Amino acid sequence: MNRRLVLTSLLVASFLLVSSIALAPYFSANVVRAQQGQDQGQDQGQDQGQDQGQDQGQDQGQDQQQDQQQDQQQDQQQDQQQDQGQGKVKHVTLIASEKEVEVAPDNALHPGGITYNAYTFNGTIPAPVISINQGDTLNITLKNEGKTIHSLDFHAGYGPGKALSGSVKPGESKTWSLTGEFPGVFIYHCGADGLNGIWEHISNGMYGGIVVHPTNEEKAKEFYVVFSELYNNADKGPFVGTNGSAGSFDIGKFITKNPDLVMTNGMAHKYVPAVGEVNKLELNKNAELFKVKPGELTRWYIVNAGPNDGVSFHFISGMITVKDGTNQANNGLGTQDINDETWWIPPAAGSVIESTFPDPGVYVGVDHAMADVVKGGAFAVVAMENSTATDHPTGTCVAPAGSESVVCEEGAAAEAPAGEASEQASASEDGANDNNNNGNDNNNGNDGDGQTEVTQNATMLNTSASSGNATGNASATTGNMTGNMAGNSTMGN
Ligand SMILES: [Cu+2]
Repeated sequence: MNRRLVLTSLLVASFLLVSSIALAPYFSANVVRAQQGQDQGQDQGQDQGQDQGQDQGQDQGQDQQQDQQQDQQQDQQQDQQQDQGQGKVKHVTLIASEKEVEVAPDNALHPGGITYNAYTFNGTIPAPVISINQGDTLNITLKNEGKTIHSLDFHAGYGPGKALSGSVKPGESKTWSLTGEFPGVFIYHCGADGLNGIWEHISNGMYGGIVVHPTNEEKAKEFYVVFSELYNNADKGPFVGTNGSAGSFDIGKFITKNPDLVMTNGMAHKYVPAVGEVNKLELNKNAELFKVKPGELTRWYIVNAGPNDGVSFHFISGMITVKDGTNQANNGLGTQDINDETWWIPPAAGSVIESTFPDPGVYVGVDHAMADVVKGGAFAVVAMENSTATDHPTGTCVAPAGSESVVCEEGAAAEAPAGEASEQASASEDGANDNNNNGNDNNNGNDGDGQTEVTQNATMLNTSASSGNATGNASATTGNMTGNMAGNSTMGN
């Protein structure tokens, strides 16, 4: 037995011990259906038994009254749901496959950039953000176009038959449904083959977010950002990198919780053009930026895919209000924290962060654990008067509350489909995949239109940072980060 097999066996044993229940049977759709059948049978049996007992001991009038009351309550609930526009049925298709993706840009920290043999849903890390309204039913189709067994675990689903797809073999597909009972942002991820290998499949990129908009929601400009770690067996560390070879999952780095990268939406320093005001260190010359209007309410669906470490979420120069869980009436988000500095988001969790950026200038969303900033866990936000409602970085906008579509359709029409996008779109069944595939092209810089836009954005940050109101904020930000980066840079050289 080699070392990797031993480790894998130990992991499997740990999972079974910790869970202490036979999870495996629940991953089979047949068993789930059989269970549902049993439940229904039991319910019917109990109902009939109760009814007969009551008929014998009591008069039938009570039964009829109860039935009428139940009918009335159900009718009222249905009416309320219809009044609130709830209860729509929506559909999304997620395609599992294995694919090489770019996970770090070419910079001094990662000479030549870094590519990785990822596992993906719809071709990107992260998978697309799915958006429904509270009360909606979401039909999910998982198509496995990969070479290994994949599956899905939706944390927005309540009950095994709703949360879990069960194992889907290569070439096969499966469709099931969940209902958005509770509002918030939830992670969804691959569960591999009944948890066997789940650690590798999540580490390799199989995760995304699902937003369940509450019945009562204040209008805001919304964004989707997923933090995650990457454990790469080809990465020799900062300032060395991979010498151009695409790496794969490193179980040694995984077990010791030593990720090479902390990514935002699938790439380290994806949205950070540079740090340093006096001594500038360029990090991503293709960085897109998040743009907001000064004073407007913004809502950030921050998902931490982990798989091992939490995110100390903070906006440099900002304040955050955290909405998590639900309120007592279950028609709005619960409020956890108002105008505070940093919020801990554990692995496999999403938090709804609301923030208003008061003045024009540069703000930075970070995982404030500083090692994670060096590894890539940060994104620049520019507050500027000429920001529009639809100027999101590619793949970060969320279909708003009440939307018919489960994915944001912003910008989809404006982009001419590249050859690769057309091919992938033809394999998909709905707009979700088309939209996401376009995003993927932009991520990898293959799409000419995307590159032009990115360059303009990066230039804007430099202009903003050296002008008027923005200077103070930008200085404070970059001043702090320069020391850390410069120190590492010197050690590395
Ligand atoms: Cu998988």
